[in-house]
Amino acid sequence: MFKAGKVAIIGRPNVGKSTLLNVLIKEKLCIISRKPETTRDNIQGILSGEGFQVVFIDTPGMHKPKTLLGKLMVTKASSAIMEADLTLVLIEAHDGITQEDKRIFERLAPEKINILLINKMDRLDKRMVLPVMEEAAKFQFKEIIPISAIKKDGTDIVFKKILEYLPDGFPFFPDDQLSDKDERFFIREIIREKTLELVREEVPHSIAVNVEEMKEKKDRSGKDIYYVRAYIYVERKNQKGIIIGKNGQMLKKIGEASRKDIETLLQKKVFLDMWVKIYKNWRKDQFALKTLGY
Ligand SMILES: Nc1nc2c(ncn2[C@@H]2O[C@H](COP(=O)(O)OP(=O)(O)OP(=O)(O)O)[C@@H](O)[C@H]2O)c(=O)[nH]1
Ligand SMILES: [Mg+2]
Repeated sequence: MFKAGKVAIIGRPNVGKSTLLNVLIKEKLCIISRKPETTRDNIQGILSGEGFQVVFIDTPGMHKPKTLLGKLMVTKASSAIMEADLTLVLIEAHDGITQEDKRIFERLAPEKINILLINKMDRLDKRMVLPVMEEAAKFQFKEIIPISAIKKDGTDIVFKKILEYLPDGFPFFPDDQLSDKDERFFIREIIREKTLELVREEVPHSIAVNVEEMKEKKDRSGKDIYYVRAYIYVERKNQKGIIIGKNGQMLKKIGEASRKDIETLLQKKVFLDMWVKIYKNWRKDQFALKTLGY
């Protein structure tokens, strides 16, 4: 008998959803950052094994949206709950169960399998989790498991439980496929991740990345190289200045870090040609969102 199912990973922004997905599929697929609202799309990470296929769905953090982009993000996360057979809900151990967490619990489908994961246990004295678990028991979770995604503590137990609850079924994807998203998507995400990492200001929330062109090329010495032209869009002129930096130093840093990861992704030498452009209020503009892939 083959087992196959979809597992949504949901929770507030920054609780460690993308970190957990990467740990569970043992690949650095989704981008991670210290800043909330990093993930903007539902991203499927596929884990195929002997007799099973689990399709994990990383989702944007559920929050009170202030822009159209934010609204779209929350809608996507909700749709993942509908689509999934099983939902992993993450909370942060040191915060306990917050009001925002409770609002997310209300969105769960009670007839489905919902598992609560108390993440970031490495930041909390182990004994302090007991009251959190007690309170969690009042909600309808099939399992409540304290974990540390970053230290991979408890994640094996999570995986075991998922396999137990996974329904019988047929695989959704070929067994060598890792995601539903393509290379172009992950190039955009890598550049966004490096910008989030390197730019200290709040600017990264206002950026979007678009890959304008990708093609095989010869470099000056005739060697094969993969040419990628990408635009970083910002909302305002001063943000453009911040991304470019003094004498272009910041853009150079973002470019170098991005290129390395893109080379790992594509397994090719890459020439990354990156430009910064202004797209006023794109996060509030339906057409802009569509153009930028959201
Ligand atoms: N201490 C600690 N930090 C963690 C753990 N898991 C994730 N983090 C950190 O928490 C931050 C957010 O992690 P993400 O995986 O990007 O969180 P997310 O829930 O996907 O965030 P959004 O995409 O913004 O909703 C990063 O700095 C991670 O390194 C953990 O188990 N322990
Ligand atoms: Mg994320």
